[in-house]
Amino acid sequence: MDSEQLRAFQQDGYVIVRQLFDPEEMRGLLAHAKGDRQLASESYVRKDGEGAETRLALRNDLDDESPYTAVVRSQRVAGAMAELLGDEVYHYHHKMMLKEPRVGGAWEWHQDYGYWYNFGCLFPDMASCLIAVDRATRENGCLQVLPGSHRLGRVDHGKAGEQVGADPQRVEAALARFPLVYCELEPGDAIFFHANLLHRSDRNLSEHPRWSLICCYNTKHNDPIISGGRHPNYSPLEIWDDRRVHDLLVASQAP
Ligand SMILES: O=C(O)CCC(=O)C(=O)O
Repeated sequence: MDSEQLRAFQQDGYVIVRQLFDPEEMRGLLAHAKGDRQLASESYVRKDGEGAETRLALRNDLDDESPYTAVVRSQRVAGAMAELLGDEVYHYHHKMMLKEPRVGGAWEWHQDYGYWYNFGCLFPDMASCLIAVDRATRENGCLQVLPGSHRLGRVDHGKAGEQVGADPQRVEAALARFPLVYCELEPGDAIFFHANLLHRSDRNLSEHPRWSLICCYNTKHNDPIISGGRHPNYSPLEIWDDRRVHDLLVASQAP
């Protein structure tokens, strides 16, 4: 991360890095993910506030060789995350969001720390990196963010359909104070975002899928105060250099 990117992350709570993964690498990840029956069978549905279904597959563990593991362990993502958060980071979990054409439901306004606080994380020193697997546009329900909203601190969260959303009164006040940005991404583009950034996404009403891989990290100094929680406690993350990650992604195929 250069100083401008670090400044953007601190000021806005997010930074977009174009072509963090090149087209050849993304083709490998895409071919693997779309043919991954295990991923499809592990995936589950979360209804949004209006009952539309959005599907995701979440994993707390890393396997040996999958392209998902390569992305999570990559210097490009995990190394950048450590720079943004100012400490060693470890893998908290990762998830594939499967927003299918015409059915992919919305995500309500929320902060990830609105959830993670309840899993014993004392500090909001956590962040995620969303990598666009498919193209993400306004039409297929790309991520929306309120730049600067991470400075609100943690907002209370409550039930919104089967999801958990931020306090609507606070969200309304935030909407009046911060600009709303639609994060349109090409495959391989990535957005790093702070755990307190307010974000949401619309339903996918288009003909195009919108899959994305979201890798979530916690910092070493923020090891959850409870163990056996929803996501893992600290353990060192082995980081892979770009060449190794590149070779593995490019060689990936449908499993
Ligand atoms: O990718 C999306 O549509 C939203 C995902 C999201 O809000 C999250 O995983 O916290």
